[in-house]
Amino acid sequence: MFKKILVANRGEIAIRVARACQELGIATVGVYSTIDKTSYHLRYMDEAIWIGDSAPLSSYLNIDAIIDAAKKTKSEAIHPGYGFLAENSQFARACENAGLIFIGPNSNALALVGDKVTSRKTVKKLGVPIIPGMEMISKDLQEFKTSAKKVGYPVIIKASMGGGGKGMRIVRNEKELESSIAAGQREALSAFGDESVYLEKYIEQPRHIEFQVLRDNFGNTIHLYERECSIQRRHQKIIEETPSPALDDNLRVKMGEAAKRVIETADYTSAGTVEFLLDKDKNFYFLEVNARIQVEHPITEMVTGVDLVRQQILIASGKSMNLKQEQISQRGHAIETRIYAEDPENNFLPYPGKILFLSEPSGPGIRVDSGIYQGWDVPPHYDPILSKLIAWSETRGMSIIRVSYALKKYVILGIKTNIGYLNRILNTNSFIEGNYHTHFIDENEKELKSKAGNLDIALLAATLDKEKAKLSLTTETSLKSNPWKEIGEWEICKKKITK
Ligand code: MV4
Repeated sequence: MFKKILVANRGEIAIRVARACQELGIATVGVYSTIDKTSYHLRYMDEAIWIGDSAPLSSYLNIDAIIDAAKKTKSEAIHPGYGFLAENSQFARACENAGLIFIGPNSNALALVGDKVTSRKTVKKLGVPIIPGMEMISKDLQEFKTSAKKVGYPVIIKASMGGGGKGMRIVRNEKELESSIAAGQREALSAFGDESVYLEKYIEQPRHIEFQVLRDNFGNTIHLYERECSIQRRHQKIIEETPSPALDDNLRVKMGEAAKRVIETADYTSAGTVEFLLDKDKNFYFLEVNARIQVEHPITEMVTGVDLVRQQILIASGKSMNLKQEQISQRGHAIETRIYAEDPENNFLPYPGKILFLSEPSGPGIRVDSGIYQGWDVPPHYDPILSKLIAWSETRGMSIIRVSYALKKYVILGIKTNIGYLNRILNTNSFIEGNYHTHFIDENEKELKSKAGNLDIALLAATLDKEKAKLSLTTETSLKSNPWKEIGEWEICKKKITK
């Protein structure tokens, strides 16, 4: 087993990885940018090393600085978390060349799954359904026209090297085709440095369902069932749950087997996610492979009891997987809500700033993967995710109630967050009935808009904190960040906020 691992990330996922290392008796090296010198993840690490200025390109995306930090600290392996360099095949190769173990798939497998047109071709050969469309990139308008006629409008233009919806264009008729291809190419070039686009049949109102898989270096593959990730806004997932309300056991088995078949190609190892779209008639289609531990991995851990990050580390260290498919089952139901520093009333603009008061929920079946603390200044340089609240219960209904009560107990003052917005999603009829798809947020925009007249305690706390500075109060209690003292009794505030 490794003696020391460098965690090339920040925030809640860096802490999640550090915990897994600690439990395996592995020392950890944390990394930080200039602004992150006081960030929470460093408190969970045995050592911390500065890797560059605050801008992501100078630090968490800086391959040379991270490899240097690993060498300097005599780390044997690097865990990339999610985002940043997690799926960067150049980074994986740089690790391989430096004699460091990249905790993830090897660089060849990474390069393959990053290319959508190639992976579509590969997957189709395995007999796994792909969305009808082109199996080559093309620059020839005539080829696009022919393909669109064949699959029927509407169609969608996609970037081959892309992800996250960038470079995508929905095309409803042949007249729009040429300009949509050009727009897709421009966007793909600026986002991914590669203008290759192709065309697929557009699936209306699909669900996004993904399967978690693990594969070791000895060819042992298991899947750990699905995650329903259809609650998204601008291609950012907000709430995920498992099991999916849309699958029955028969379909679940079929999709799980398909996911394993996908991951068994291209000598893929480590944890991976196979994404599918599910159409209204419950046909499923392969979408892409995510070659990383995902933000939403905890819901799988809650229902299967498998520690996915520990498995990643064991697999990377060359151990044979001790889990068999027959041992894996789904028990109960889990829901994750992502807590962001953003303003739902101002187009979800990031809302960095100082956390003046923090009280996080706990209790049976509650898990909080958090990267924040009271008094910390949320920096503006990175993704505004603060933490994840995950709830497990025996049934779907009880886990909705559990996560909803826990959200009401989640108090973050000084900055704006999406906590109230998350509870409004959970309280819609569509969500409660489990009857939703990827356009849920757009279609329910009105109902989800904040009700007017809510007392904004977070902002009030921030204002009072500034006032206090102006008055330069100097008593011991006033120096501590405690907005409740200024606002009044907790009970009075609580009634005003929640009712
Ligand atoms: C699609 C699709 C419908 N038909 N592909 C979005 C992210 C990327 N990984 C794949 N995505 C989609 N691919 C076909 N053939 C619908 C989505 C999709 C989506 C598309 C437009 C606007 C919002 C969307 C939200 C979720 C999924």
